[in-house]
Amino acid sequence: MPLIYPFRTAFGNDAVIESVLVRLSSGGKIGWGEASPWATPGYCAEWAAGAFLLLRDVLAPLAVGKIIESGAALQKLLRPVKDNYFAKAAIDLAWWDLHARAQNVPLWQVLGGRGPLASVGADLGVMDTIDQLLAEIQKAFDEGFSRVKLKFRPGWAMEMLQAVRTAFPTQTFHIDCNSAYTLADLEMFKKVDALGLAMIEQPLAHDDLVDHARLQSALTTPLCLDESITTISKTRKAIDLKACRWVNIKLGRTGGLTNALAIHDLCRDHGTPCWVGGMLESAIGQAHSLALATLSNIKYPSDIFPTSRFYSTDLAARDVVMHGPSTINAFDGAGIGIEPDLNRLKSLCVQSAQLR
Ligand code: OSB
Ligand code: MG
Repeated sequence: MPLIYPFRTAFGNDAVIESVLVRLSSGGKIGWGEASPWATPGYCAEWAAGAFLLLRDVLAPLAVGKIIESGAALQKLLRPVKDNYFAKAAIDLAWWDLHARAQNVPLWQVLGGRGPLASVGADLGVMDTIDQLLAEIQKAFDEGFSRVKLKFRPGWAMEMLQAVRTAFPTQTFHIDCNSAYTLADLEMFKKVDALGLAMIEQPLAHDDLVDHARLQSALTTPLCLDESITTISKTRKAIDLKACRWVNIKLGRTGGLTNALAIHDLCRDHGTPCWVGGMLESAIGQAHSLALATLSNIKYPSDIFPTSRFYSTDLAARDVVMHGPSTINAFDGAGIGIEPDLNRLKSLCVQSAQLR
């Protein structure tokens, strides 16, 4: 899916999003899932073309033709494959959509959500100039967004952040470092600490917990883990080590809703609040994220955006739109409530496969 403008982060500058969609059918019903690990392994070790091949040749053959009573039963079928969370998520999410459609109930309700409304924030990538960023932040707050997330990377760091804090002394901000730093940057993080941010997202390596615990103990600003939270067991270890005070849950990164729900509940039981992250999925993937964002331990505005922010045309038949200031409603209707527009999907599709 071509973006309206490139998305610039600590791991790259991307102009298109490569994504894998899974359509699962059973008993006359269908379900859709999406995995968006992007074109190259810059955010994590997975990438879309690899996820596609793994789904086609390994994961889908493990599931096709089986009676699957629960998300846990599906994850058990996929267990012979190590890691590869995004690829597994695409099937898992399709299963949950199908499961909810079979009951004719919206997915957020099947998950036990508070109601259809999700709280969402604004997110701004690296820009050409600080003035341009300040203008975009003003626009986001004028539109009613309750928090702004800023991408933070070497070259777009303290100078940018200090200018933002001077211009907006009291608003809610956090930074997302996408694992660009190490403990050698402790002095810089102490300066960040003085700026009263809501949190610092994934400052250190994507697979680390121990150094995050050290950094957290040296700072008053809460850390939030994104990349590091791939499994239930790693989440338990992060909580044990006090490596973070917030957890960003992404459906792709955790292998789908089955594990995301378990991570949500584990964090809730340990008093660690969560929010929902995203990978610039189409409205299909974002619809699953919206359902997750209605749960009780989601306590910070999520990274779920209206379609028009990044895409001129989504591949889904309906766009994600704002409900009110900083809020988006989960789609009504059974399951995730939307489907791809098959013509648009066909026009964007580079590879497809069918297993029966
Ligand atoms: O680290 O949260 C991230 C997008 C793609 C890959 C990784 C990340 C992101 C975002 C999403 O920050 C921002 C948004 O959805 O508004
Ligand atoms: Mg992040």
